[in-house]
Amino acid sequence: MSDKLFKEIQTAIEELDEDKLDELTEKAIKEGVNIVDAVENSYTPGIKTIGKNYETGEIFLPELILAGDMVKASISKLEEKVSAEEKSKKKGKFMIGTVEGDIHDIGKDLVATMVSTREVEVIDIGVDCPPDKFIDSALENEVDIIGASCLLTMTAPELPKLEEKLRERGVREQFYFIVGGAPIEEKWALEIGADGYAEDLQEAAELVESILDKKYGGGES
Ligand code: B1M
Repeated sequence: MSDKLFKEIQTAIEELDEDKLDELTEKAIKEGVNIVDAVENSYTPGIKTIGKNYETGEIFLPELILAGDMVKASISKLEEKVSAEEKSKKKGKFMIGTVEGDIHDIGKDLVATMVSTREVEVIDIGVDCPPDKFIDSALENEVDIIGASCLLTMTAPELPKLEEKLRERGVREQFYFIVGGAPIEEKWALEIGADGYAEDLQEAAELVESILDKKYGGGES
């Protein structure tokens, strides 16, 4: 049953049909669809088509913005359900933000939600975050892991900048530092000194969980 619904959600995104997407989101909540399946099978292919259509000049920036807002609104409705069910237990703290100069947050928000389903406390510091914001928030919240999301080639240099800033402030060893985002490759991520890289939300959740299990021996923090 979900396959048809996933396809319909994808089409509503591709056709920028807000009303239809609202209606389908309600249906998805009622059916109790799995958020990971929904992201993989409808939101991701839908937004990828939008990205292609933008690249080829079939749609323009206002449509790109509309698609982003539509997807965010729809996913956050699905997420509310997940968050309410999974917020209680904690085995460590993960902080995530999007790097300075970059305002893309759909992927970041999804990673945050997915990690929060793994008994991990998640602190989301938002978008356009300078290195000092990452570090100040990490120290203030005593997190175990700093996660940085980056969607633009232009802002990729912010990742090594953050790693260097962690060293400069003498706190590099206090935190695991992991990165992700469409233009980032694992080899490069490790070359710039990150402790880990994840390609998608599923991998990100597994990486965070394995780091915390390693740090706390799989027990409570
Ligand atoms: Co932007 N944008 N955008 N955009 N946008 C891209 C990224 C782009 C590829 C589109 C294109 O040209 N084909 C292109 C970047 C090219 C590049 O540099 N390589 C681009 C551009 C150029 C721009 C602007 C410069 C456009 C302009 O103004 N002329 C501008 C930049 C603004 C800025 O940031 N300063 C801009 C603006 C926007 C909108 C605001 C309109 C909107 C964002 C809305 C929002 O986020 N609230 C937007 C959108 C929607 C896109 C596309 C279409 C979709 C991005 C998205 O949400 N994907 C995108 C094209 C595309 O991706 N095909 C595009 C879905 C999401 C689930 O995937 O974010 O990749 P993603 O996250 C994945 C993984 O990457 C990974 O897990 C997630 C889930 O699987 N992941 C992590 C992400 N973070 C992680 C962190 C981790 C681990 C994994 O650990 C810490």
